[in-house]
Amino acid sequence: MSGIEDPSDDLSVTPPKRWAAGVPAVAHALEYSLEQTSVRRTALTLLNINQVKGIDCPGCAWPEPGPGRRHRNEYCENGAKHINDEATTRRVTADFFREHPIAELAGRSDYWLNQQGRLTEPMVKRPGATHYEPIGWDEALDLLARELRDLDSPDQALFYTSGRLNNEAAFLLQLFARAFGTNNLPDCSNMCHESSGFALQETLGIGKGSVSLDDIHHADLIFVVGQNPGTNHPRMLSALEQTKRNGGRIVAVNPLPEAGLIRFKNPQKPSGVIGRGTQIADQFLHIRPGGDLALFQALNRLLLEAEDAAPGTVLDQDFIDDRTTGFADFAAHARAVSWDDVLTATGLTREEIEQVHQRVLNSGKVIVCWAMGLTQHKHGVPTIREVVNFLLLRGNIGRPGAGVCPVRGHSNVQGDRTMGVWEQMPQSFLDALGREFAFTAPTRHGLDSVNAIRAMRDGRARVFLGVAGNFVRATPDSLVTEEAMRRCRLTAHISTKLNRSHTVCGDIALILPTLGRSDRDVQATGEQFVTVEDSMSQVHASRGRLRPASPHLLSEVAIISRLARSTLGDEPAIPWEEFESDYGTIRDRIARVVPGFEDFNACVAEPGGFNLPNPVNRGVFRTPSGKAVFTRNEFTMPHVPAGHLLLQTLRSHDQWNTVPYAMNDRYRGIHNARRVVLVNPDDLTALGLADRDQVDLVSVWHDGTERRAEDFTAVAYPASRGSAASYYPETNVLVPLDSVADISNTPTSKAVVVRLEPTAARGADKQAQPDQLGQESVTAGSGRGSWAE
Ligand SMILES: Nc1nc2c(c(=O)[nH]1)N[C@H]1C(S)=C(S)[C@@H](COP(=O)(O)OP(=O)(O)OC[C@H]3O[C@@H](n4cnc5c(=O)[nH]c(N)nc54)[C@H](O)[C@@H]3O)O[C@H]1N2
Ligand SMILES: Nc1nc2c(c(=O)[nH]1)N[C@H]1C(S)=C(S)[C@@H](COP(=O)(O)OP(=O)(O)OC[C@H]3O[C@@H](n4cnc5c(=O)[nH]c(N)nc54)[C@H](O)[C@@H]3O)O[C@H]1N2
Ligand code: SF4
Ligand SMILES: [Mo]
Repeated sequence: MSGIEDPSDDLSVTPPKRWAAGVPAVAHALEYSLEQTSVRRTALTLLNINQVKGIDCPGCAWPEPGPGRRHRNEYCENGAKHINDEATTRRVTADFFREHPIAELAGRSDYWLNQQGRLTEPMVKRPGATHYEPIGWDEALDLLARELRDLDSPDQALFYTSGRLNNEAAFLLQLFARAFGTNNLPDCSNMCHESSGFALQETLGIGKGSVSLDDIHHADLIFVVGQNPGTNHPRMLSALEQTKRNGGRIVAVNPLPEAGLIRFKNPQKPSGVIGRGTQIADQFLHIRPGGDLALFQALNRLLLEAEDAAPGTVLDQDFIDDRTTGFADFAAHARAVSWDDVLTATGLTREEIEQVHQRVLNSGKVIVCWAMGLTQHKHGVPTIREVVNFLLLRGNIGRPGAGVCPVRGHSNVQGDRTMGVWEQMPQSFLDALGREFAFTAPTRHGLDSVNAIRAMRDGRARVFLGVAGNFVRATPDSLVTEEAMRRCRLTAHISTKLNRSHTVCGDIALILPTLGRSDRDVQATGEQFVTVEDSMSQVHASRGRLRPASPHLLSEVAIISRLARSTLGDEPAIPWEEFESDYGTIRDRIARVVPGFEDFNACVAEPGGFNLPNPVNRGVFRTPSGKAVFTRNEFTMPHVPAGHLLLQTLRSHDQWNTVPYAMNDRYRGIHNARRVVLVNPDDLTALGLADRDQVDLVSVWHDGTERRAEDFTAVAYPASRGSAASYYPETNVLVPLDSVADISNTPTSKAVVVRLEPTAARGADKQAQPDQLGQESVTAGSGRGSWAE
């Protein structure tokens, strides 16, 4: 039995921090690392993380500087925590599963499950069984293969993956799914940057960011919108510090005054250790959630008016004329945006917005960075399209120091998409894949994450294979999703660590344990490396250095190759055995299928790897017109009835997505508890509540259904008026499955209409009024936008 206990809430609150990183960050990283593993393994991981011949940090997708410009410690507190969480010396063995029935594991916290350590051997739960039991690799993969072959249609299978997977395994996973006959490749991107992908593809012709680290360093003005870099992309603060040193300015837009946006103490520099640190944001816009589309539309209106006042001085007319389409329609619409609506939607003052406008006028090179604060809203796609409009107006696309910067989450989430992990890959990719491997890839679009849940719920999907993620915790509507998973014939997970998805089982369930990024990977032809692509399209190698957590582990490449052989039989055109024994042969095939990867093996052998150039930076827009596209976007606000708040579900400082590493959120001053809801003190008063009241969060949806998360502590916090914030995944139970972003189908994790019900009053009759509730959209100009105040 382990000595780890399920954590109990023992909340203490201190004032939110005004600065991020510094010495405490180093201390916290080491403390967690040494709790998990030995001094030797900690040293080995930290010496190798993000170094040229080392291990790519399994944390976020923020890029490293070029080979000669890296710091000896090119990692942050959270990177150190992630890698040592993987390098832990704790182990989950067959004995563990004998001792703990699955029903008991299902009642454990996400924290407790992760703290048990690395998975060590394949396990199976057979139909009707109460426990997992050991199973050999061959038997496990044969069992999975048999269930796949027995399906009535390949479309009854789902192959989920997170962006933790490396390129080689990702390429094989999608090849296997398509050779098997389905495009059902839901992934974490569906819940993450999907809105960015759709908006950028439509407007610029490629769904990726256009800037490099150098651009960040040399921009005149950077917007950091809907993002908490101090916690989620900590090394981004070093880059922004450099921007500041070069004279650039930063505007942060957020409903929460996040510590990292205010001041940064660089732990890698003496000045960061003893000094006051660098002020990051020159201006902070305390926006209401969902107000960003209105903000950018107002900025666009101001630019158009400034050009009217001084023709030829504000807009980049040559760029607009030569390189774009749709300007006239966009401009007519933007000129008509009403200030009343903008101020209601944003909660900002006109003076604040005009001050930002002045900064824009004074800046030749502008970059907009964003993350989940924009993508996980009903109007995430139009918001990002409006950001593109804003940049196009002054030609801030495709030249140095300017451009779009969607900051990606998982370390290889961008690479997985490049490798074809997407349920809607374009026909050109499917054709190239089919040509290379002599089969016809299915053309019908597959299921994304939300549609995969619907398919399991309705009995249309029967076998679920999850790779490198935690599907039931990452997805919305937890109770619905868990019920859907339990309806499956078979659920299987290729994982490094125990998580809740392993405890929510189909008739049959498999745990297939695998090597982590930090583990040494030796195959028949010798030691292997894998590759990843960061948020700025740099592709490079990653080599594990540690002795694997158990002798029974297989690499992801090996598991997928063996499963494919077992399912499809030996096929001369797809040499699975060769792929498993020499990953270089996978890269040779990627080189022939994926544009930009010609000479892959040679290019990736270069120190630091190679960059996939974004065509936008050569003035090439792969849109149907061959030009960048101005769009016309209606701005809509979620309708929040009186007495309700708009809840965003976000990350604490001490978690990696669905996995809490500790119960603290240091920068926000929250200690020893996660079931808290942060609310503006004036909103608390208006709702008749007081700081530290115990409340249930009740989400209301326009079909009248209610969802409840119980026993939260309300904490008075400088959140913007009408909003609330609480941690994911505890609050995923509140996000209705049908509450999704237009076009991208991304769950609206940052916009859940809730009321706070005193826990003591639970059960009292508080029926929702169906006609008042939910996310019906309110169009600008209609004057119907109402906020809970
Ligand atoms: N330590 C750590 N690092 C991580 C992760 C992790 O879990 N832990 N996860 C990784 C992954 S997969 C991802 S996708 C990224 C996520 O990185 P972030 O997007 O930074 O993550 P969130 O915690 O979801 O924070 C969203 C931010 O947007 C703000 N926000 C919410 N709604 C709005 C809005 O309407 N407008 C504006 N302007 N702001 C808004 C919130 O206040 C918050 O600051 O981080 C990656 N890095
Ligand atoms: N309410 C709400 N929901 C959200 C979000 C939100 O902001 N709010 N954010 C969404 C976003 S942005 C994302 S990206 C998703 C994240 O969703 P996922 O990516 O599915 O979740 P993770 O928590 O990253 O997955 C953790 C598990 O991955 C496995 N793992 C870790 N490393 C490896 C490895 O190297 N190989 C293998 N095979 N397995 C490994 C471990 O077993 C671990 O338990 O959640 C989404 N869900
Ligand atoms: S910023 Fe991201 S990639 Fe860099 S060390 Fe931190 S977690 Fe890892
Ligand atoms: Mo993400």
